[in-house]
Amino acid sequence: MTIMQWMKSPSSYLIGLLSGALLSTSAWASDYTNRQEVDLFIDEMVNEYQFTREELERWFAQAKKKQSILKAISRPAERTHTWESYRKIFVTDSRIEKGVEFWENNLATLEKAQEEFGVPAQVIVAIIGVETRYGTNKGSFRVIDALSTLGFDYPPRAKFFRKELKQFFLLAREQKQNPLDLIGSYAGAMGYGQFIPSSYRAYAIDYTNDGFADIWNNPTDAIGSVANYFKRHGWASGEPVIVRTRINNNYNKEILNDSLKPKHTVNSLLEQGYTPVTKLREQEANVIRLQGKHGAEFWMGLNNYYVITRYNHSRLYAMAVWQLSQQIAKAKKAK
Ligand SMILES: [Ca+2]
Repeated sequence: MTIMQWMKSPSSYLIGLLSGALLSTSAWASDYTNRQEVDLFIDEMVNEYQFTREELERWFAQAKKKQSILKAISRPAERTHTWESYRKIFVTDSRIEKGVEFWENNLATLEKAQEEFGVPAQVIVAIIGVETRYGTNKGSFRVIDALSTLGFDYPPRAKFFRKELKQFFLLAREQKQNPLDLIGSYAGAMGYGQFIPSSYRAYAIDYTNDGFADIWNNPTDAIGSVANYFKRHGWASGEPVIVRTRINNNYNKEILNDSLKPKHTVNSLLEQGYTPVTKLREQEANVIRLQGKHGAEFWMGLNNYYVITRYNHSRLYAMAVWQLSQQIAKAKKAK
């Protein structure tokens, strides 16, 4: 209904007044006031980190429980897709093309980060591409709503998200931001590289040297921060990531997808029927089976593959980042 129609209709005017009254009542008694677990959380923030009760009560009075967040967390893409359908979302012509564009727009920063942290520019670009389409889709939820909803109304992960909510208030205080203003994903991940608050505090760096690690809005800070995250999680410069592998007739199926962290070695996998298509030196490795477009695919994942899963604990995610990075590098070279 437009404003004009609304003004012409006395009955809807009355309804408008009534619902306005209801709205203001519900804003006063918000989703996160007068709740015992929120009160306990506030006590902890006051005692552990010297926040004031008043400021926390003021923020929680504005926090909202969002059904859309509860819906999104219960069916993440990583759990509902095969490799074939997941790949179609993330390794696309448009994401490759925009990746080359992002690379060219941030050429000097990416070169510097590659040099300093040993992480290939295309991997940094691909992470930002998969996470936020190069910063064009950084999320549309207020972080306080996301983390309050998941911390207080989603029991399976409540402990994790309450911890992140604590980290979030600390982060906002350190970065002199209003916690009510910050926007992110349904899970409270923020900025170009979608760092959750604890990651932001631990790994975000100020790569522009202006004294502020701004991965919300600054691509230079975001690039440095993603590279730093990878380095700190053990990225080995110049080492392979994942290699296609052949299987022999009696390969050991039991060890497929048995862990994200490599818990076997290349030589022991050879003995169990897996032969990588590229020769690999002896190192820790695991075997991965993905359901691709042309059926089952077998891969040998190495340390750097595991490092990508530290960003998002999913085989599909790490594979998408890796393949997107390869395609972007190829497209850039061909230009
Ligand atoms: Ca900065």
